[in-house]
Amino acid sequence: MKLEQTLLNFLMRHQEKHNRTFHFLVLMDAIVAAAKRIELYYRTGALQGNLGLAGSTNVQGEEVMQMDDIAHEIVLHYLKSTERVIQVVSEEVEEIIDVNKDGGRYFIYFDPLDGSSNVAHGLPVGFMFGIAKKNLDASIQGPENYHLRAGNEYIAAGMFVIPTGMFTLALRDAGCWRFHMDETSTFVKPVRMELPANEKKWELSFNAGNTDTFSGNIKKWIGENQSKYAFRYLGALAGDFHRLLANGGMFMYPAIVNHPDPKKNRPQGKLRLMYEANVVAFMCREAGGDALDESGTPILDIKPKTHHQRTALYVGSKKLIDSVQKALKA
Ligand code: FDP
Repeated sequence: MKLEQTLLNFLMRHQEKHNRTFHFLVLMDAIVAAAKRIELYYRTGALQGNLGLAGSTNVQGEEVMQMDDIAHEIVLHYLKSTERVIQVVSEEVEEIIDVNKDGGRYFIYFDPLDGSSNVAHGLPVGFMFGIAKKNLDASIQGPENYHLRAGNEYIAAGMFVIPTGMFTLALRDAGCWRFHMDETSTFVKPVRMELPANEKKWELSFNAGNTDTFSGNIKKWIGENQSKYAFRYLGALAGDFHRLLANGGMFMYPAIVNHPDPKKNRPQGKLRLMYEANVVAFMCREAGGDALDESGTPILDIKPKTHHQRTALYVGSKKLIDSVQKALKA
């Protein structure tokens, strides 16, 4: 019988090694509990009718699936129960949600069910989250006490690929780690993720149907580079990025600037900065990679102006990101 190290044991050792408290474990225990419950609902969703449309629209004007509502409620419930969360930003709710403004330590930015086009088919979706911490010295009232934080101030970010039982978590300056759910529904066996140097494995991932709508520079870059790599696209960021972390290459969601219907242009990009782009950029940095927006600015350096802010995203192996950086600036 082979027994593996559990996620919570791994985190406990990490906190001890860095002389930190166990508050973070309480938080992570809640996040894991939420993920397991979402996974359960998702796996049984088609039978219970949870995978259909809820008949409402979210803050981005998109149709809300029943599963999105359910997943949001689940995450909020478990986060509240920790009493350690100050505020949350959820993809599903327009306002910032106050949880424990006086006693909390953490800000959580999450998308409880990312990749909605996969929901109706029961295909992989993501629960993605980023965590920032407030300044615990009450005498200091700096920007770190405010929820609009740049990704390079996150202390951790992670994603569950649901319903596959896979969880990846990056800890600031301590690497990017993948865990598997075992037979007892426990996340176990930390495996350190580092983007492979072997370019033969690298993959490109983007919605190729949008190529004509990208800027001239990016279209040119794609024309010059796409035949060098395999192409994969699932349509759920967590799933696509999960592959990328193991194989290397680049995921991109460029700005849409040449749509035949100009109303459908998205010069700011499509993905949300605080709970999508920052989450994968943070994990990617800890795995040895990089991430940029359309102006070539590192994603993690962007200071958000609003909590649902969108961004274009180029994330992956450094060599490809450097090459795109040159193309963007050409
Ligand atoms: P979705 O709109 O289906 O919820 O921003 C969310 C996201 O999915 C990502 O998970 C995914 O990578 C991307 O958008 C897919 O967008 P396209 O359908 O335009 O390819």
